[in-house]
Amino acid sequence: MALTPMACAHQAPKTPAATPTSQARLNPTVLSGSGTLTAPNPAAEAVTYNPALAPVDAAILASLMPSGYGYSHTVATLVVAGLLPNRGYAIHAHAKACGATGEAAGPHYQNRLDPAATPQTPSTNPDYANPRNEIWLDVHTNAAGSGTSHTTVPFTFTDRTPGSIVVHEAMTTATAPGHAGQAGARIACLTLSRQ
Ligand SMILES: [Cu+2]
Repeated sequence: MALTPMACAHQAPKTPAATPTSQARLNPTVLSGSGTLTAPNPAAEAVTYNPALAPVDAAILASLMPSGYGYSHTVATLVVAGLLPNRGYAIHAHAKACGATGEAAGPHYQNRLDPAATPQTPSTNPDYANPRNEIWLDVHTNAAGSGTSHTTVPFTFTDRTPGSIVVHEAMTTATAPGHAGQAGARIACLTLSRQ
């Protein structure tokens, strides 16, 4: 086993340094993704798992940008086209990128992680599974199948970022204790990238 030398011989005396909150402000994280839905494949940025509800060739675009004084907030914007007309779709930012199945995207991205959540039992505690600690972009399409949604959340990304935007089968996201954040099967997914 290799030894890792401790490179601290010349370390300055320990004085409490200022919290480097300014780093996030100087180097804000911007995430975005866009594409038209295709069957899952490793090269696809936008995929459908249920073409009856999220048709092939439907378009989805999302951006998540810091905003507000000192970049204290994040504004997320979603645009969809080519979905079913006059229908609600529950949509959220999830922790991981899209994959071969809807489960690949992992749980909802949370700013403050629910300590009770596990891979088998995702957070359903409204103290954590809510649209201020997560990014909910539920949309309602018009007669042409297009729609937009926006949300502003009181946090930015530092060590972690969302990996995807997931479209669910349910028309709205549940909020009751024990069900908060639930929205049924995952029907489409858009992978997000850092800009
Ligand atoms: Cu979700």
